[in-house]
Amino acid sequence: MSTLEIADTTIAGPEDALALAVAQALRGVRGANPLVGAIITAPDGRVLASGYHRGRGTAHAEVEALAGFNGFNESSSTSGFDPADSTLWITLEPCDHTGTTGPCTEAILASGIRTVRYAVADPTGPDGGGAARLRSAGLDVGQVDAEQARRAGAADLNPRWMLARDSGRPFVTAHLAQSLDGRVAAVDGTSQWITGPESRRHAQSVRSRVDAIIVGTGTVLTDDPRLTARDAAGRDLPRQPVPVVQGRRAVPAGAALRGGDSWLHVEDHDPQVVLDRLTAGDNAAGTTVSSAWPHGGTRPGHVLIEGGPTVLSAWMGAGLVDELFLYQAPLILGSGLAGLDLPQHTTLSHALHLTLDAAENGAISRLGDDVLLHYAA
Ligand code: AOF
Ligand code: ZN
Repeated sequence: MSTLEIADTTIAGPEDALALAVAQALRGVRGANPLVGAIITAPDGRVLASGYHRGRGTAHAEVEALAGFNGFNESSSTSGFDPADSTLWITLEPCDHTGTTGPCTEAILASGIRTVRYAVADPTGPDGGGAARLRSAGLDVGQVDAEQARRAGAADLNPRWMLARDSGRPFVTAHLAQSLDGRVAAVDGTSQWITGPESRRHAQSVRSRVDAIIVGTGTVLTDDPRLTARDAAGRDLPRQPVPVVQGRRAVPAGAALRGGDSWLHVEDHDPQVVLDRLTAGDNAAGTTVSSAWPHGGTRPGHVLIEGGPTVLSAWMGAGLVDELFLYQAPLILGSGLAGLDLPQHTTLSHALHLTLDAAENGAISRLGDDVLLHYAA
């Protein structure tokens, strides 16, 4: 794994160390959790271990690096190697909270490492970041010079995550499964299926990572989706996102998405109103939604926009989509419903600009006959 790939590398200084940690971070998958990378160096600058965060629900970067380091430590314990002489470099301040995984501060303290350097502060945990905790335990903990962090690429690794974090709203992912000519249904409304089974499985795997899935009333009325997260065999996973319907039309009593424990209807078209309802923890009007979101906490950390075109266009147009998975099927429908329609955009300068994700995993991939493009919006 990663540890072996950068073993024998020697860092020349902090900027160099961070650049290596950034290269690790970029191997992850962008989403509701930030991209984070970590390396551990010996006093002579040799890189002893490295790690990165693979996305929500998986080990944090430093925990992965520490696993490699502890192995190294054990195998060299007879040669007088002292972990206290090593330095842990991380692109993000270590966490001090138990979320999907345990606090990184505990793992660092247990490793015997006494020196920690990080690039970007992360005060988002319930008790703030982990730097203060490590310092009070006597470790030498410091934030790398901002200019060096910027030059190493550590400062702007997670612009969308920071924006969502600072504005107190969930991270927003959107799906769009379309034909080569940008359509999601034929003129007669037929749409199942434009993309192939591999694409649909991938879309399911994204569902399993989110707290809520948002669709419009139109999608409920035409497709009647269940909006559940399923495994590869089609079985419902134990942890389910909360279905959220947006729009003014009624949600039929027999709608499939009403079959789960909780669901929410926000009788408004405005994405900001939907966000406000989701983050207010107020489930007043109409229907219920559990106040404990699947990942804990009182508001969702990650929502997925599943369409249809009206809903997706509203979120895109409002600049509230952080990342887009575009499933491109090799069909030309010729006519039919466009996946996105922003009629107020009438000239080139109105265009929304997206960037292909820089992370190694999944910016462009082949899924059966389809192509998946992963954009930061
Ligand atoms: C770290 N190292 O590699 C990452 C951190 O749901 P969890 O438990 O994965 O927690 C997610 C939060 O932890 C995330 O919002 C951010 O504040 C921090 N991410 N922290 O120490 C890591 N990915
Ligand atoms: Zn952590």
